Amino acid sequence: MSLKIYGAPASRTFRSLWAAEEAGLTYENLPLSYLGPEIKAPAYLAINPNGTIPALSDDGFNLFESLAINFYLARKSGKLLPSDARGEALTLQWSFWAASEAEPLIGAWSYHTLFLPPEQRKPEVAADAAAKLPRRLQVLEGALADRDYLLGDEFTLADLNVAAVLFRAPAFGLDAFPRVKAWHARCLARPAAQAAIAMREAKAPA
Ligand SMILES: N[C@@H](CCC(=O)N[C@@H](CS)C(=O)NCC(=O)O)C(=O)O
Repeated sequence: MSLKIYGAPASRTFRSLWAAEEAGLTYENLPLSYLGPEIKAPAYLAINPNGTIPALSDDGFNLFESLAINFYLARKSGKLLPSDARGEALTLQWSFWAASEAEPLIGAWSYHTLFLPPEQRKPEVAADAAAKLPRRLQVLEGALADRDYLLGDEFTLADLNVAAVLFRAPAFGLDAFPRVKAWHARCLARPAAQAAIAMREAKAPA
């Protein structure tokens, strides 16, 4: 199979598995663990020199960065990505926003609240992220004030990339952001998202 997505589903690879499922493309998932050692070996570094997951390879074309992989999958399938300049720019806007504004905060909060062994958690890091996240969530709440999805009436890659980065947002708590809460649940209820979630749960560890 020419299209390969490397990375265990219960990692950031989930984002690209969701996109591949939405795209309806035939692909193979190679569930490499983020713990290594395969992702630090020369064969994998030739695909992703960062030594991280996910990565994509497609008939000799290699790509890293989960959200960029999703743009490739969307463009390749002709789905999810608006073709007009403004729609494409807004999709990039939301994707960069997810990576730069939302991910560091939801990541810090999740790690220092849920994932790290208790003795390694730093409550002050979690508290700092928790204090900063609401301002970002309020931006989303505003964007969704008059629409079901970030770009309008239809689910697009903008929704996928933001909702996937905010996968742990319900655990953080979204009651103060009812539109974000409903939108996130709507996105994650999609059959493609559920298929990727099933892969997360079937294939451990991350
Ligand atoms: N910005 C990258 C982050 C990739 C990343 O850090 N992935 C983690 C797993 S979720 C990883 O591979 N960590 C292993 C390491 O850093 O050695 C993306 O979104 O693809």
